[in-house]
Parts: sequence; structure tokens; C-alpha cells
Amino acid sequence: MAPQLYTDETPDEVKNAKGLHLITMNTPNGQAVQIMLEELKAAYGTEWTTTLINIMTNDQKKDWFLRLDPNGRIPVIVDNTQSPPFPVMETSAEMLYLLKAYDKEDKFGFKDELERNQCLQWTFFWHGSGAPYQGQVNHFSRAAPEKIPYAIERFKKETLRVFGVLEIQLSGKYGDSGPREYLAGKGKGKYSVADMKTWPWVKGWERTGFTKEEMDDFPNLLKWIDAIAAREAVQKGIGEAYTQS
Ligand SMILES: N[C@@H](CCC(=O)N[C@@H](CS)C(=O)NCC(=O)O)C(=O)O
Repeated sequence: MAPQLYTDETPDEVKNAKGLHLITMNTPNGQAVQIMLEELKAAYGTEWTTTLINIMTNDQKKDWFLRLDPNGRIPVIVDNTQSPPFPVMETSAEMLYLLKAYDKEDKFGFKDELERNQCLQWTFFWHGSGAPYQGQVNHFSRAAPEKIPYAIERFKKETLRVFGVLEIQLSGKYGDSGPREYLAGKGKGKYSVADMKTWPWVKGWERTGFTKEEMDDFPNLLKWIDAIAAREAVQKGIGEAYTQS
């Protein structure tokens, strides 16, 4: 017998969802997928429903959630238009799933294979080399019961290093088209999944504990943060609709 995706414990709004359903919380990882959905809505009228959970109460470790995402972390999407419904875990995989299924004109991706690959490079870079380190700075400086200066310093240093990698790319230092506007794409680049994945983390530099002086080393990164913040869909993707009362 096929394992059941939904059980009696699954919240009604999750198991009764008919189309695309997002389970999230308004954290940087949640925001990456929230922004992508809001961009798709603005561009194509894409529709979905949302369940907000509170990771502080460990809903994401319950059996009903683990059936959708064995990793027990938000965000997760379930595509109920597939039979059986298809769950997707891991922000970047979710965004690439949405790109393929809903971005028919490649507005947030690329038709050209090399540009498409460049978009994957920067998406994976942040997924594997950015988010985990900045997340550890947040953990060791705010959540850890004991303040361990070595851990805080180690992860701060690595996060600043990866900010420097983004700065190299955005500055166009090793390219021939001058400073870039976005991480992936020819010339000055094009706003894509790579930016949506990275921005929700990097924009929180102050909250992570970096100073203005430290960020002065990354002028192109700061410009990029502001340019993306100015997008209406981005503000919606981090806004009220995702804030728990
Ligand atoms: N690699 C995962 C990371 C997801 C993740 O760490 N989510 C955090 C919130 S930003 C979470 O659910 N934390 C709760 C927990 O660890 O139990 C992804 O990209 O989706």
C-alpha cells in the first residue's frame, strides 16, 4: 500500500488544499519561496494557498510534517495538481520546481543553457555556502544558551567572506561589462531565482550583527540589496500576509 501523505493530524487547510500549497514561516528561507510565489503572481497571476506554522513550537518535527519533508524544516510546497500530490522540500529545489512549472516565459530564469547554468551556480552557492554560515552566526550570537566567541567569530568571518564573493560577482571585477545588477545572466545580469534565494539572507546583515563599517567593503552588494528591496513582489513576499499574529 502506498504511504499516506496526509493523515488525521495534518491540518485541514493543508490536506484540503486543491492546488499549490505553501507551508512556511517568515524567515529568510521561507521568504525566498514566498518572494518567488509573489513574483509569479505578479507576472502570471499564479495562485496558491498558504499555511503559516511556528517553528518555535516544533510543528515541523511532527509526523504530519515529516511526511511532506523528512528534513523537518520550512518552507515546503505541495503540488496538489499532481496525482498523488507532490511535496517539494529545500528552498532551491522548490524554486526550481516553481520555475519549471509556472514560469513559462522564463521571466525569472533563462532560456540560454549557459545563463541557466550560471543561475544554478549562484543559487547553489547561496544554498550551500551562504545560508548555512549566516544561519550559524544568527544561532551562535542570538539563540545559543552559551555565547561561544570562537563559534561566533568563525561563522561571522566565513559569512563576510561569502558576502565578498557576491561583491566580486556584482562588481564585475573579473568580467568585461562593468558592475552587474544581478547575480546571473549575460552583461549586467537579469533578476532571477539566484537573487531571490540570496536576498532574504543578505538583506538581514544588520540583524546578523554586522556593522555598517564591515559592510562598506561591499558597495555593489548594498546597492543590489536596495534594488531588490524596491520590488513590490519582494515586499509582499516578506510582508503582512506571512506575519503570524
Ligand atoms: N536547507 C533548507 C533549510 C531550511 C531551514 O533551515 N529552515 C529553518 C527556518 S529558516 C527551519 O525550519 N528551522 C527549524 C528547525 O530547524 O527545526 C532549505 O533551504 O529549505
